[in-house]
Amino acid sequence: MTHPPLANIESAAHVTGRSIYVDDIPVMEGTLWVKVLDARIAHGRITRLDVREAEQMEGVVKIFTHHDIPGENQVGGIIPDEPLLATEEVHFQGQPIALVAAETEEQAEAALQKIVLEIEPLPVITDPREAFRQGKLLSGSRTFSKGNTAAAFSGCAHVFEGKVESGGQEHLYLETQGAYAVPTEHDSVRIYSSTQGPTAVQRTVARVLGVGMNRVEVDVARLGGGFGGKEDQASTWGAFAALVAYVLKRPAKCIPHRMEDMRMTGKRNPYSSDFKIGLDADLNIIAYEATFFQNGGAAADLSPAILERTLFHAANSYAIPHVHVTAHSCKTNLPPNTAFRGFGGPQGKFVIEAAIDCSAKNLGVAAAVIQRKNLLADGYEFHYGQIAAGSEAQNCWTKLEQKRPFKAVLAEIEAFNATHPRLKKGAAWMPICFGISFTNTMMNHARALVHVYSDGSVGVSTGAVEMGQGVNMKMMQVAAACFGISLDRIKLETTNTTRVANTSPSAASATADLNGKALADACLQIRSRLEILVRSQLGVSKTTRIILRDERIFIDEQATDMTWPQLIQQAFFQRTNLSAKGHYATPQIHFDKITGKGHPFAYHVYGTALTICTVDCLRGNYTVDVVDVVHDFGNSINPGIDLGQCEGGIVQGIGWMTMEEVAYNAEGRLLSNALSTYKIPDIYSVPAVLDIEPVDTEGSELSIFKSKAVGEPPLMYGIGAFFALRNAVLAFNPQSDIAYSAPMTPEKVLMGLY
Ligand code: LUZ
Ligand code: MOS
Repeated sequence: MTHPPLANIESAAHVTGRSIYVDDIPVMEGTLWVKVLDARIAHGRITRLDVREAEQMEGVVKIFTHHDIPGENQVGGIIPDEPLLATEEVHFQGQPIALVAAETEEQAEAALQKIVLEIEPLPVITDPREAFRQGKLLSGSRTFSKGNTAAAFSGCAHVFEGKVESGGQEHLYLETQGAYAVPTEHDSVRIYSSTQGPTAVQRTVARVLGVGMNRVEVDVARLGGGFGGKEDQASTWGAFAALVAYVLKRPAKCIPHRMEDMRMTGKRNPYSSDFKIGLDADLNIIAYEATFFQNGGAAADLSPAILERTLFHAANSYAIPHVHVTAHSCKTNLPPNTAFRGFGGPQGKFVIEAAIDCSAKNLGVAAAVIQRKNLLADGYEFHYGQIAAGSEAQNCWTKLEQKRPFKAVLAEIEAFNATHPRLKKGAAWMPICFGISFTNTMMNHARALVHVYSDGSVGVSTGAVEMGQGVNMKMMQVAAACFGISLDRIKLETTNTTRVANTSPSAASATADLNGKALADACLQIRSRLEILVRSQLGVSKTTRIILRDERIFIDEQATDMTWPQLIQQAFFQRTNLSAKGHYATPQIHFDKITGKGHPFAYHVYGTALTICTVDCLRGNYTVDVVDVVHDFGNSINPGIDLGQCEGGIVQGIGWMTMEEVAYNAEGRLLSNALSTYKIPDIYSVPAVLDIEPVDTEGSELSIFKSKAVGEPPLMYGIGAFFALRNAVLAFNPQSDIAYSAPMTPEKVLMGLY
């Protein structure tokens, strides 16, 4: 990594509490509080909704039902199947039915209790396979196919089949959902929103209010975490606040408490899947089939897109000649499930890893032998038609192998297990290959706005939303590099739909690439105008190179007397345009949804992790001792930030695979509805050894300054923890029939041991 280490510009304000989140915005006089009445039955017909008594309560200004929506009662992002407020029926526990707007939060709370609501129960489905049997689907089923699996299986030496379950995951962003809306002149509204998708909020609010998008301004300073949970679902909360502000012409704030947030919002889609895998006598994977039953919840939300990414990543980083994978998005009576770091990719990868593990166990070899043997190389045609280029799959594995030889690791564990009757260790390797780009080609573009002020200071606006991932810092680095100036001269502005329009959400790991490249485009436009000026002022020929570096103008590596502020002052006197709007649209990518073939990804990110766990075979609890990773960062623009993303992603992935259990009962009520019943990793669950090394590589031209996307890929290393734990259980009890069912909670481990 050649870029210098740079601390995240936001860190100091975060740790001293000076960073502003939605709930920290000083409220204007006359601000109303909005509370949501939600269904406590997962499926039913609303037979009575009487708000008259509640509306008479002290401080209550108005109670909103679907009748009070001036525009469309619709918030569905991909498919219009989700009302903002329920009409005749409710389809999940936590579904919003009415809003109370009151002078204080307490008064709004009190009024909620006085609303008379009667719901006649209807049958509840929580299981995706049951929904599929009843023909309840959220969108069309999809299949990606390559070669001929049916024919290939008959020629395979070994064929194995199995079933795999993976659970949901609560986003648990530290800052809950929320929005603060202020009515503005000209029939408009400004919304301070905790959203990854400012334009999504703008579009949804415009539709709900029945106004043009130009009347809705969305402003985002930063989020206290998003993880996908605010890619689409923030729109609902923005619409609640905006509806009240727009109709009552008073500022309105709507921020759910933690338990309300957990109850009302969707989570990572749980999946139930079937696989069939065929290998030849030399352990080459010849054919792979999988059927995915995605638990989408009660509305489509982003599930159809998540489903697609599951299919893209169904074969992980393996070269397989025959692939046939099908996915169904099943409609159940759970809150609409949604984007979560990895966006269906982790669910797809988990299944093929289970298939390989199942093969290995049946054949009496280590899974790593099959994994290593089948890693893809450049020139491989993915089952969706793209040709692999710049593959680091084998390099990452080899580098990890040099550090921790696989035979030595397994021998060490065997020796440990032989001498420890109560403790058992297990190891697993987890390679990853994750495609970078929104799978919807149309979404891969971005814009940026740059002003150089006459004193030489710079204001930068992009469509990127800072959610703790450090994208603001990366944007500042891009501007500083393009102008050759110090970071101190640059201010990163809030993300605002009036300054930068038509943004894609900050998602798909692509935010720094897309917005960074748009920003570089804007900066370079200004720089070329400045160069013209320098040539005429200093009499420099067209062929001589002008360099902006260290806040000074260089001519062919020769420093001049002219500094950046002097240059800008002169440019301003010469009436040079010191502002620019940049644009970037990822080149080369395309995808045909009908044939399921194309070149959907700008590039792929690769890596390999070794995970070692220890299980206490008396109690069933466990520790993750080692996660040793070789990761493909490209040429990291900011190693500190990228390492942090990697570490956080790994721990979040381990959480999904081990301790985080989203539990609903048969009536569709969320049982894991608070932090007392939903456990996420804390500092004590972080692996004692968490070693992340970069693989030596060039990086991709389509990543920002050749620094590869890093947001989502590392999460999938966490899948290794599942298999490491399973192997430890099997070391204790080789007869255990422990299922491929995540999360591997201590309870499941204990049941598996005996
Ligand atoms: N969001 C989206 C995503 O709309 N499309 C994607 O491909 C995607 N991938 C990852 C995360 N969010
Ligand atoms: Mo995401 S799952 O990149 O919001």
